[in-house]
Amino acid sequence: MEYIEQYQRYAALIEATLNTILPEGKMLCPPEGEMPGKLSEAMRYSLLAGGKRVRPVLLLAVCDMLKGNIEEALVPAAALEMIHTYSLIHDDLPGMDNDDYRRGRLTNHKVFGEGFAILAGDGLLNYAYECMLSNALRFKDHLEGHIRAAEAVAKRAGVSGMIAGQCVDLLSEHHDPDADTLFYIHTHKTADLLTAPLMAASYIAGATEQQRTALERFGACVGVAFQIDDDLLDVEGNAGEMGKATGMDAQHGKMTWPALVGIEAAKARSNLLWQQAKEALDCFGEDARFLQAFADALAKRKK
Ligand code: GRG
Repeated sequence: MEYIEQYQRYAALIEATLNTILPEGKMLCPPEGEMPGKLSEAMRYSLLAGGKRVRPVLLLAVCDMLKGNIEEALVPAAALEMIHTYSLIHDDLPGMDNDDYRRGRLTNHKVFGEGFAILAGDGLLNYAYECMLSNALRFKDHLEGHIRAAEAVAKRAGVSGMIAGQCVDLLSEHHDPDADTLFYIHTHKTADLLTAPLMAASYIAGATEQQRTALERFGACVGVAFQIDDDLLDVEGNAGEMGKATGMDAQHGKMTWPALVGIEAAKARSNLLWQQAKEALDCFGEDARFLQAFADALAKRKK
């Protein structure tokens, strides 16, 4: 199957799973075990607003590559997108980046107010783990793999992962950029949540240690390259195409790779990392065709 066709197949599976596990709620005080209508509306507003679905696609693609059962991976993939969306909603809040547009529409707090945007983010984060644990109990034959997958996601999304990266990012605003701090921010703020689906899939599908190490290296390179490109797009990208404002990093005094080394050197660094990401897949041979094409496509992204 062609790369684009395959990507669309994964994205359609993710869209369907998200719609099933997070249905529209209508009631102010719902029956036991359901969520209030307004909360599901705010969660669905950002979750179903498009987005490239990079993280869940990675999870399904690696599960397929390792000949795992994709049925078992659908909910963990959707959970990764919920965690990612929570991080975007909170990142856009006035207390963080204070952005008005995301995924081509007004940010969550602009539509629902700050209180609901915080709750929508909290809701997506908690519901992601609730869904992953229920899924683990559903596929009892692979219970340990599912628990290890949930742990891998929690570690990379949590206080020594994405939140740690965001924390150092905030603390570094208006400071002179330095390479070590930038590497820490990029590795944790961005790369950890791109490595999380790779690790989760490796546990669900039963990868060997050698395969897991290769995937971790792939994720680390993809993640840092992805963030450097994000910083470059903030300088050179088209706001309309990206569905969010550009020039925000300079406005917030953010520490970025272009600010440290300049545009051309940042591009060279990103190209090298994309190359290294692809080399990390050598041990999978032809089976890594989709991941190789995925790296090529992401390296050229305009949004
Ligand atoms: C805990 C209060 C609180 C806030 C958490 C952790 C956090 C805030 C934010 C995460 C930091 C963040 C947004 C990192 C940027 C990563 C990044 C490049 C996101 C954009 O991802 P894409 O391009 O977006 O995949 P789409 O919209 O396509 O899904």
